[in-house]
Amino acid sequence: MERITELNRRYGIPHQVSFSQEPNGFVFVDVTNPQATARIALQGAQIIHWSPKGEAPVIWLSEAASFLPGKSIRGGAPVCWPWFGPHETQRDFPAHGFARTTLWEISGVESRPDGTTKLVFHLPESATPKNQWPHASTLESHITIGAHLEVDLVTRNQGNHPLTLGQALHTYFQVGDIRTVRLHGLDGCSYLDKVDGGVCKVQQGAVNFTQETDRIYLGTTHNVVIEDPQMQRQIHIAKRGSASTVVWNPWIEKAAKMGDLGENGYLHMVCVENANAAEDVVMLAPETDHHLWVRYSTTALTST
Ligand code: TA6
Repeated sequence: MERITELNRRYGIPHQVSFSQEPNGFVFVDVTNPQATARIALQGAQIIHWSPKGEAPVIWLSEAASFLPGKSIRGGAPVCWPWFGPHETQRDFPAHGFARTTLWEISGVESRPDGTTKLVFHLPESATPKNQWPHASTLESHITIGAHLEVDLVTRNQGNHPLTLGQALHTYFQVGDIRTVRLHGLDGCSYLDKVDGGVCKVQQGAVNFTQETDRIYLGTTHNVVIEDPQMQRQIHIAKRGSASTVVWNPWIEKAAKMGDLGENGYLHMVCVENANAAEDVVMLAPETDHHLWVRYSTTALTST
């Protein structure tokens, strides 16, 4: 318990930022400010809740999510790094990399003049499995909590050779009913359809959801918008430093097999992930940084 006392002493801000620990050791940081509330797990620096003031949660968390050290959490905004999906050659390496199941450390907290709260987390070098990632690099996540949610994932190549970097902010967004949701901004874009053997197709119009959907839209550096008529809102997803947009809903059968999406959980979530995956992976030169930056915001959907 002294760890939590020390974290609150060093980084806590009364009535704004506080740390807590579950009996199994899981550490959370809770943020409350005039614009929003949020909760972040220290494991993976994973945002698991964000609600702008007076709004329903924007980030979805499974009611059946388990918080077990070293196990991925179902929901929130998992950090997939330093690869996306299965490892290219080592099938026994964890899917989506090791960052999301590793215990990060907090290195800064700031109550900002504009009313937002900024937290900086880093992946400890000592926690990086050298057999999986034998490279000199650092990873930080700069999270700004307010009416908008901003995440800046910063990778630094400290070595003397280029790094191939796959990554994603694998964010689960809360929606009223996936069957009525439409995702705008990908019309005409090419995508790999992982539900159809990975064949390359071209998106026609808005993305809607009538079955398991698992797509990597390539060469998509632009913003997209989730239209949710049931919750009467739009979720705006702005990004920089990401060339792939991954769209995923497991639908009925896959959700049942996965077992941790909760009763009909698939109906209330959609993953829209800002990524660098497949042929969009980043070649990071020595002594350079890469920023994967996103900003989530919401607007009311006026019923037309
Ligand atoms: O981003 C979509 C995806 O790659 C799907 O193929 C599915 O595996 C999903 O991620 C969840 O992966 P996880 O390892 O968190 O169960």
